[in-house]
Parts: sequence; structure tokens; C-alpha cells
Amino acid sequence: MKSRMGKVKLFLLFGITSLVLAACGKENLTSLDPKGYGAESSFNIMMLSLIIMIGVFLVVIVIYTLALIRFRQKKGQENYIPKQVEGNHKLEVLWTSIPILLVLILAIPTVISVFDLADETDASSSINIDVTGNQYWWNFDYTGEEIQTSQDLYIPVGEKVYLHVKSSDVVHSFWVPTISGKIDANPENTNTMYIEAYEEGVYWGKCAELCGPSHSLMDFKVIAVSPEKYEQWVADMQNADPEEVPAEAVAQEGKELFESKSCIACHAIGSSPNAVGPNLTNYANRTTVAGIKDVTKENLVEWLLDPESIKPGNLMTGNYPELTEDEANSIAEYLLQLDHSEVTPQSIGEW
Ligand code: HEC
Ligand SMILES: [Cu+2]
Repeated sequence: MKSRMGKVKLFLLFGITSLVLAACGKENLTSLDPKGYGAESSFNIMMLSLIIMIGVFLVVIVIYTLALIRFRQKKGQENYIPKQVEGNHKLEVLWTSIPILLVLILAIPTVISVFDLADETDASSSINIDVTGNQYWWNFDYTGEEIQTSQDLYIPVGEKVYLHVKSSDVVHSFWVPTISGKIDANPENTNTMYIEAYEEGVYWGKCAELCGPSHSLMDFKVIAVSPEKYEQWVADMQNADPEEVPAEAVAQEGKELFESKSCIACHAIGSSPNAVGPNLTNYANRTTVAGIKDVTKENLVEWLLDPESIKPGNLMTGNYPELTEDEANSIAEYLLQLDHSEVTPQSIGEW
């Protein structure tokens, strides 16, 4: 009896925690409030399967309840044996064909949607971006535009943007629940998918494939802006001069350290397709450090002094000369003045 109470308590605790935790999470990191084409088609199929499931559940419960009531053993009939039935042709046909029908109702829109989302016929006249998953960050290379970014993917609202997704190391999976479906980033081949956002916003993305100790920290963002702002952003990024000397002395020192401390071997500032570490061209326009911490000088210095404490297993740790706090501070000053565009996540009022 005691152990049963224990189980009941455990069950209650589990139920309550699930309910409470279900309310956690970020805005624009949900597939239940779709704001883009891929997410909307997934949502519709999800709803269809839910409706079918509820229907089946109700029918089963009704039949079960009827059978319970109708075929109860009645008083005075304890020895009564009901008529023995062996097989019923009509019933068997019925309960074979109904599930087949339900599976078909689910399969047809699913298959149509899968082919629709993989359709590449408009790709040549649209924006194309090469997406590379790396342990534990994402690189975005705007084909033909000479723009490289990392962590933040800028796209125009209302347009199909074709993503050609691959990986530089292990299998990752690109997923922006609020606007897109999910697609694998494989080392050996490129998968293509398009995304389209209906409204301006900052949409959180996640790596959806267990890829190492910091897999759950491999966050990124899709920043959907109006087509005019997008044009502006592209021009700003193309005009960014990586050689520009910062105004303040501390930041100038930071720039020199960035070159002398071998940061530049892994990180590009400007459009160079260097893929060892994230591109840092517009670092001051970012909202997160390493995809997860708010952009503040303290967090940036913390990252530079000890990246391991923020993202275990990352590929920067131990691969650069040790920095003093002053040096980290100067580098942070330098990175935080790399402000090239007015089109930022903050500027669309979502931050
Ligand atoms: C061996 C290559 C390598 C070297 C050298 C290196 N880094 Fe990194 N760095 C990385 C990688 C890889 C990441 C991505 C870590 C992650 O998110 O998993 C990173 C991340 C960062 C980030 C966070 C980027 C973001 O998206 O927010 C900053 C800032 C940074 N590095 C600055 C520096 C500075 C400054 C130096 C020089 C002192 C340096 N790095 C040296 C590889 C390197
Ligand atoms: Cu990953």
C-alpha cells in the first residue's frame, strides 16, 4: 500500500513538473505558433494527426464502455455462457479497412508536403545560402554576395530563401521551429530546404541532432526583416571594411591583439570564407556571445578567458595563447565596436 502511494506521488510530481516546465522556453521557439511556410505545413499535419487520434480514441472508449455495460454478468445468470462467436467477416473487413483509410488520409498530405518543401525549381531566381553546421556553431555563406555570417541568419520576409545545408564535422540538424521544418546537416552531402518567414521577427534555431557535449548550446537565430531592410543589410555588410582602425585606443590595441594572438587564424572579419571559427564581421550587431549568452562586455571577456566554462568541448579552448584580463578586455572593446549596420535584431523591436 505504501509503495503504491509512493508511485502515485511520483506520478503526480511528474505530471506537475511536466506542466510547469511546458511553460518554460523562449518566445519564437515553438512549432505550435507557426510564422513561416515550413512550420505551418508541419503544424497542419500535426493537427490532422491529432484530430484523427482523438477520433479513434473516442470511438474506442465508446465501444469499450458500451461493451462493459451491455455484457456485464447479470444477477442469477452466473452460469450462463453467451453465444460463442468465431470470426465475423463484416467486422474484420471493417477494422482492417478503417485504419488503412486513416493512414492514407495522413500519408497523402505528408508526402505532398515533403515534396513541396524539397522543391528547388525557384532556387536559381531566389536567395541562396550555404549553411554549415560546426561543433557548436553555424556558418552562413550568402552565395555570390561575398557575405559570411555566423549564428545570425538574416533573411527578407515573404521570400523563399534556399538553404544548402551541410556539416564540417559530425551530423547536425538545422531547425527553426517557428518558421521552418528540420533538415539534417551531413558531412558527406548537401541537403536543400527553403524557408519563408511571414512576419518580421527574431526566430530561435536549434541543432536537433545530438552532436557532442555542447549540442544543446548550439543555438542560432533567424532574423527576418522587410525586403528593404534586407537590401540595406546586404549593402552594409558588403561595405564593411575589415581593415578599419577603431577610434578608441583600447580598441586599437584589441585589433592588434586580435592579429597577434592568432585569433585571425580561425576567425575572419570581412567576407573571407574562413570556416574554422565563427565570422565576427558585425560582432557588435549580435545579441549573443557564442550563440547563448547576452552580448555584454563581461560575458565576452568571460568567453575569451575561459570558453570551456561556457561551452564544454568547443574547438577554441586551448587553441590560442592565454590572455590576460586586460588583453581580453581590449579585444572585447574591439569586437564590440564592429557595428556595420542599423539593421539588427534590436532594430526590429524584438529584443
Ligand atoms: C583554433 C581556432 C580558434 C582560435 C585560434 C580562436 N578561436 Fe575563437 N572560436 C573558435 C571556435 C571554433 C568558436 C566557436 C565556439 C562555439 O560556439 O562552439 C569560437 C568562438 C569565438 C567567439 C564567439 C563567437 C560568437 O559567435 O559569438 C569569439 C568572440 C571568439 N571566438 C574570439 C576569439 C578571439 C578574440 C581569439 C584570439 C584570442 C580567438 N577567438 C581564437 C575558434 C578559434
Ligand atoms: Cu549540432
